[in-house]
Amino acid sequence: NPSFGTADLTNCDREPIEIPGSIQPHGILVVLHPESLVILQAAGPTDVLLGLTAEDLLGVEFGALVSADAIQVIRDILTRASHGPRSENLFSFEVTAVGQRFDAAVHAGEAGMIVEMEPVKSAPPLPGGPLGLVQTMLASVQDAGGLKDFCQRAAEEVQRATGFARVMVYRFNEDDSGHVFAEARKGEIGTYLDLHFPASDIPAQARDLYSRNWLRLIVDARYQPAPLAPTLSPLTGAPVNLSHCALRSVSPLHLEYLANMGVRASMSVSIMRGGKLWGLFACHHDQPRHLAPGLRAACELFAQMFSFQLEARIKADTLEEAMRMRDIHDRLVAVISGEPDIVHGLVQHQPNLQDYLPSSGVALWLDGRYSSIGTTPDEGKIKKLAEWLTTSNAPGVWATDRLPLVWEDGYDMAEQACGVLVLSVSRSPRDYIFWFRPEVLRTVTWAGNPNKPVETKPGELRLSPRRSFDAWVEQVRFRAVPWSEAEITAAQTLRTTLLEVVLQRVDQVARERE
Ligand code: BLA
Repeated sequence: NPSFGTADLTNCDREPIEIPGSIQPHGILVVLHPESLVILQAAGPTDVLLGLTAEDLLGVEFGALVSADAIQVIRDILTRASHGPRSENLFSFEVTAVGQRFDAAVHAGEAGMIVEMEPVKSAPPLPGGPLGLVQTMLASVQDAGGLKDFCQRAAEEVQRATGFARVMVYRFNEDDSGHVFAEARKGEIGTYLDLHFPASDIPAQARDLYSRNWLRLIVDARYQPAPLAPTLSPLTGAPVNLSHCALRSVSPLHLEYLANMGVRASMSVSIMRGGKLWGLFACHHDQPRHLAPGLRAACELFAQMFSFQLEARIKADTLEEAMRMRDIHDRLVAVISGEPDIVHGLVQHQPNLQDYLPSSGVALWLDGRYSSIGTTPDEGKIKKLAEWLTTSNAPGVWATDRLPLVWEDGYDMAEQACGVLVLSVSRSPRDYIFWFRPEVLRTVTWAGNPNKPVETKPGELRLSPRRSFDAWVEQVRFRAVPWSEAEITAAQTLRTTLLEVVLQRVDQVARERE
């Protein structure tokens, strides 16, 4: 694996981002011996903030710098940490030697007790404190209409609370790519709403870390990393794991990405669903931006409460969608029951088959008659597809989101039909209804594809949404937006209904002949 900071575009998913060996310089970090609380390692602008270089600090007992109360808190955390793998805590204390107040976070790890310290700035106090803020934020998302509105309001609340210029709800897709699902902005900054981003923009090890650690803040993407001295832990001989540290230095590749996006400060807060990373509140600013630990804790708590409510919101949305399809189903049945010509009933009336399942076009073959609505491949091509399905004994309902990749002749119709959902209506060959979806590249807007040129000279921008786009195009060629479980179930329901109607008609015709 590449060591931290040496990864390139080919192996950045293996960059060990938990052990960067350095921190962001808006605070200082010391690693203490778990018993003596002697400083074993230090990083950050200690000279500015404590009047001592990192080297001066090594070997000093932490108790000599801070009050007895602060030491007691650290000892308490240490005791609790012995019951579990880690513990962290946020508290404010004064370094008596310099008369400066710090917000501190403490983590127990193999390398010792990690203490992160950020100087307390005279920021306007939060009215009602962090908890009051979270309550206000929650109250505003509480009565949201649906999932989208829920996320939109949350983005607005996070924007208001943090002052970031652009706050997005970035939502992961099934394949780990993602899109901006909701967005709140302030000022001139441009929009990313609805843009899609490839999975590689947030590599696997980063997604994994973000599912364990709720929040990260990059105060200034142009910072100079402050190295830990010494680099390796005197206790373990290994690099110190900084996964839970707020000051953890960030992958240089990601910093390059931010710079190329014109983003100076970035914060992201995880959104979890059932133990899995569902999305992120992704926040951007075009100037450096620091948030006090108390405000960050409030954002973290808000994201946690938001995550708890997410499942119910998604369920409600799914239910609503199922009810919508049920309703169209019932109306379709009503139409075709009263209409002697089933084909006409399915296609000409409102709602029709295309309203039933989101698609760019529908084609059907019933009783040897062909009909279509929307954009579909031409009749001859569909005939070939039907023949292939018949000879390959496709089940009653069959779906693919990548037709050309499963059927060679599909390349001929890739423009209209990379996604196909088909149901057979009878045993007789070629009685089929097809729904089509085009190639995904034609339906969604990939970030980096916006028409303005970002790259001034070829090769100048190595890492940017635009470059990711080029790589991504290769991966999503000939793929359509996948058919959801609910859509496939809906097709099955319709098939059962149609079979009944068709059989009834056959009986009726038979009776009329008698
Ligand atoms: C991390 N990439 C991230 C993070 C985000 C994104 C949100 C988390 C860190 C943060 O909060 O800034 C991506 N940010 C986005 C996206 C949007 C956004 C998609 O606002 C959309 C609106 N990134 C690449 C490529 C590589 C890469 C090609 O594009 C590797 C070759 C790496 N991204 C990368 C790495 C991290 C990262 C390594 C982890 C950074 C860290 O936590 O150390």
